Amino acid sequence: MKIKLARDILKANDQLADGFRRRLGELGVLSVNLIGSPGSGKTSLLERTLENLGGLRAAVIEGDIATALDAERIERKGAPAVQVNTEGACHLDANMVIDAAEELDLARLDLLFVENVGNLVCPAGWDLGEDLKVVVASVTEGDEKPRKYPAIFERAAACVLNKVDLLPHVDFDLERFKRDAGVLNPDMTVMLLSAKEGTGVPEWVDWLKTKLAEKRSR
Ligand SMILES: Nc1nc2c(ncn2[C@@H]2O[C@H](COP(=O)(O)OP(=O)(O)OP(=O)(O)O)[C@@H](O)[C@H]2O)c(=O)[nH]1
Ligand SMILES: [Mg+2]
Repeated sequence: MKIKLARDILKANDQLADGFRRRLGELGVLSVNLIGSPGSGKTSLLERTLENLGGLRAAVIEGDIATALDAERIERKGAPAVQVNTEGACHLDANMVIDAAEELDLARLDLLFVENVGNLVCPAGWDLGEDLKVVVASVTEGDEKPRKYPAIFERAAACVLNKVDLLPHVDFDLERFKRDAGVLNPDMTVMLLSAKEGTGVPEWVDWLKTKLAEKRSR
């Protein structure tokens, strides 16, 4: 009985997510769901991204258990941001994102970023109507993350490996990380990045622009 209930909830979520994805498709907005552990650097990556988007217009839906700290950081970069507090839930769902999007003028956007609640497990299974999931890992978390949390690495279109400025100071086997990630998902693009120093940010922004152009040419 409990299993059936969980299935029904997920099915309802997926239907809502599909509808939202269709709406974003009609508007030509590329939606990116950022998933990573607490502190991996999701908001820092977004701050850097917003500084480097050129003329592209972006907004951010921020998911956190509590506080509006991340949305405030995004607004300081001049982009519209909506904070969702899940009050204990370990991931966003499509309903929360659709509600939050009511606050945004979607027709004026090129990119909609969703920063999921910091967690490598729960967000992986929830479709938010995004075009792409991106897993944000960092070198301080250890190189075994793809092996230990395979679901998100299997489903992500890209992996941003953040904090590479710290590589000289941590025991992190970069080749092992890339090899394991590649075995789980050979199609996933792995980008090395430092949100602190800006390394890798142009490649990441180019990747986003390519995905936006691909979506609009379909
Ligand atoms: N050295 C270094 N520190 C970084 C980098 N990116 C982020 N940080 C630091 O890592 C900490 C967490 O960064 P956030 O961007 O808040 O991480 P987050 O993933 O958004 O965290 P939650 O929203 O709590 O899940 C902050 O102290 C950042 O300054 C980086 O590239 N290098
Ligand atoms: Mg954050």
